[in-house]
Amino acid sequence: MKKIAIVTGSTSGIGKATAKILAQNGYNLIVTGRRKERLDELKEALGIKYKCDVLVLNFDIRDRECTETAIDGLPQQWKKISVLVNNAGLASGLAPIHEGSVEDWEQMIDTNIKGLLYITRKVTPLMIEAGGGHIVNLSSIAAKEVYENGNVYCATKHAVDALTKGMRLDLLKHNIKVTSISPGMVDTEFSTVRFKGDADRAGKVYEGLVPLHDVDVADAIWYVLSRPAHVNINDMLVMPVAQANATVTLRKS
Ligand code: 8X3
Repeated sequence: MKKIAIVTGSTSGIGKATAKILAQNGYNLIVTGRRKERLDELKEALGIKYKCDVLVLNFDIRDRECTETAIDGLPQQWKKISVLVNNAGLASGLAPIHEGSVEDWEQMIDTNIKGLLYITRKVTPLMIEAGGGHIVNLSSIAAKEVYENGNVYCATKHAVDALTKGMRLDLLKHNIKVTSISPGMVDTEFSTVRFKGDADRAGKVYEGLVPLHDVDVADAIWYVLSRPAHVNINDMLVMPVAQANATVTLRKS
């Protein structure tokens, strides 16, 4: 029987690429996100290409009740979850603390921290019941360093790192591995979302260098998931070669 993985924020970018690599490697998938059409398309594509079963859960992870209802309502055959990839997250805005939008802050805190907690709280007991599992939290270079104007986004990713460590301690006796993957620049919808659709500004982030692509991060996720049972990768920092740290890059003009 195929193992089951749940990937949050599967509608695009790293989440979608992760769902694909897991399907390719023999998992059945629960894909979650806000854009139902995209999830339905992914379900069809993965089903045809990899002959896997895909369950679509269409909800906004910021909505605690919807998140809880979605997991509570899982059909029995979907409850034995082996892998949870906490991918849903975003950056919204890039502004100094005295000028930042409180709405942006709330959206990041509600998604990156509270949403991650809501779903983890519901899925972890299922893993415990099943005798083990693996949680992969999508963190960031912004969890390791704080950069100018990154304030709240960096704080949410620092929280993800702290939660990863906390989960690892609490779940040790339940045979649940917990890993954080911390990418640097990845060319996904990330910057377009951060700059609210301003494609020019988003494009400049990656100008003159080769950033990571969603598949590079999905590949790293698959690496940690495919280690032997006795091995856990606690934290993996993955950067483009052209990015030395959160702020220093090498760009060709
Ligand atoms: C994404 C990387 O450098 O924009 O988390 O914070 S960065």
